[in-house]
Amino acid sequence: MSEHEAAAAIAHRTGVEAHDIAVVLGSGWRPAADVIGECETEIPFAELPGFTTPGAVGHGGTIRSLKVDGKNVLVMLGRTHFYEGKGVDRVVHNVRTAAAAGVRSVLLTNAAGGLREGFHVGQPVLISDHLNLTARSPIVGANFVDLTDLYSPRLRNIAREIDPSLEEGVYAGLVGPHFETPAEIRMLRTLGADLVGMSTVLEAIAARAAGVEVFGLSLVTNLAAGMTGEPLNHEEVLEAGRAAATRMGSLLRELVTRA
Ligand code: 6GU
Repeated sequence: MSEHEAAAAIAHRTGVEAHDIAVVLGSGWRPAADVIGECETEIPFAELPGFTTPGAVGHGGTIRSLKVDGKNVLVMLGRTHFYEGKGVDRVVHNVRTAAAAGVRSVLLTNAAGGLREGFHVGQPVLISDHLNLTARSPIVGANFVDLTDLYSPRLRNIAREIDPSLEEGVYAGLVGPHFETPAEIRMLRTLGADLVGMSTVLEAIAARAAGVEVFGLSLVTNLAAGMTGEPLNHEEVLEAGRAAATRMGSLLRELVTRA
């Protein structure tokens, strides 16, 4: 599963030799793509080596090439999740392809459950650090990689300049596809998590290992189990994404411009 083949296909299809920055859009973030910039070329995942069409509802499945303020931007709508059972290499193929396509930074977005008192649905939160609770590593067989400051302080500072109201939090990445039990949510809070989700952590590690600067942004789409007395559902997650898409899109556009 060569990311170099995928990158070559992207260069060929887009006519862009090297891209500068990649954005991975999580569940329900599709409407944000149009706000980031006007699509020049769109390629379905199915037409790119190593990419598979995501299974879950609302998870897109295309790569767009755009030009934003002179920068060549790859926007990936949809991602492969570890819970799909296709293995870690498929999950991180997106960021490895982006690295092979020349990007220096990757902006990872996701839908997350909020654990911290005071977080509300529809709130974007900068990822300051993560807990990889998947019991997997995308770089097994490779060398040790330092994860201090995995989530670029430089890009977080730029994001806070753009929107000073942005809070930061620690993202716990679990396998899923089930949501957590209330007891697990209490455990995660004890462990220092502010956000919980089913993506991002493996991609962030693979991106760092590939020498790419990482930025992470969660959209709180629901409060975690046991916090509201209501059950969780995937539709609610997608709806919160749709409602916040314009705000998220303009933040990402500005970040791409200044990154
Ligand atoms: Cl509450 N848990 C997990 N694992 N993923 C989520 C979520 C919760 N809310 C959105 N995505």
